[in-house]
Amino acid sequence: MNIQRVKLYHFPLSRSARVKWLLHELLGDDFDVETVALFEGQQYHPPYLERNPNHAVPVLAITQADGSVFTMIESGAMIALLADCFPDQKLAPPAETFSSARADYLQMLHFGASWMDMMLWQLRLQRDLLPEQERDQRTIARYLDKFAAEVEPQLTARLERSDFICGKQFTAADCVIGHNVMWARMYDLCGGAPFSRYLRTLEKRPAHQAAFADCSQFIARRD
Ligand SMILES: N[C@@H](CCC(=O)N[C@@H](CS)C(=O)NCC(=O)O)C(=O)O
Repeated sequence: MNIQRVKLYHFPLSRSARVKWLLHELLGDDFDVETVALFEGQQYHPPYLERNPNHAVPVLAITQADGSVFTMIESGAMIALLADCFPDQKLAPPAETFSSARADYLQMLHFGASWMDMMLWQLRLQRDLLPEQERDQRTIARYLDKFAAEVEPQLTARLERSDFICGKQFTAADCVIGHNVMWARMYDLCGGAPFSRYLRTLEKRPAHQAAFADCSQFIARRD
C-alpha cells in the first residue's frame, strides 16, 4: 500500500462528510481531520488556497510511502480512488475488466457527485447562502421540480429493488448518494418511504455514525 497517511480538511455535514464517511468505513478512525471554519472564511486564507484554489472542502492530503503528499480537491474522485485503493474492503466492484456492476457503480457515484450535486448546490446557494436580494426564487422552483420529477423516481426505483443504491451490497457510491439524500431532505425532497428505509439502513453503520457525529456544528443558513 502506497498510502502512508491521509488527512481530510472538512466541514460538518458538507460534501467532505461523504469522504469522511468512506474513510471511517475503510480505516476506522485511523486518519487525520482538520475542520475548516468556512463561515469565518478560513478557506480564503493563502495557506488553504494553496491546497485548494477553489476555496472549498473537502481537501484530501495523501502522504505516500516516499513522504511526498498528493492533494485531491474533488469529493467524487476521492471516493472512487479510496474505494479502489482498499480492494479487500469490497466497497467497489473491481476495475480490471468490464462488468455491468462496475459500470453501474461508477455511474451512480458520478450521478451523485455531479448531476444530483449540481441541483442540490443551486438550492443551497439560492435558498441559504446568497445575500437575500440576490436569491432567485425561479431557480429554486426549477431545481425543486426537476429533482422531484426526474431524480427521485430513478432513486426510488433502485431503492424499491434493493437495500443499497447499486444492489444488495453497500458500496462507496452509497456514501455519495446517501449524503445527497440527507442533503435533499433539507429541502423536503426524498421524503418517501424508500428513502426513509434507505437512511435507516445507512444510519446503522458505525462509520456513518462516526462521520456525522459532528453534524450539530453544521450552519444551515447565512442570514
Ligand atoms: N465539487 C466539489 C465542491 C466542493 C464544495 O463546493 N464545497 C463547499 C462545501 S459543501 C465549500 O467548501 N464551499 C466553501 C466556499 O465555496 O467558499 C467537491 O465535490 O468536492
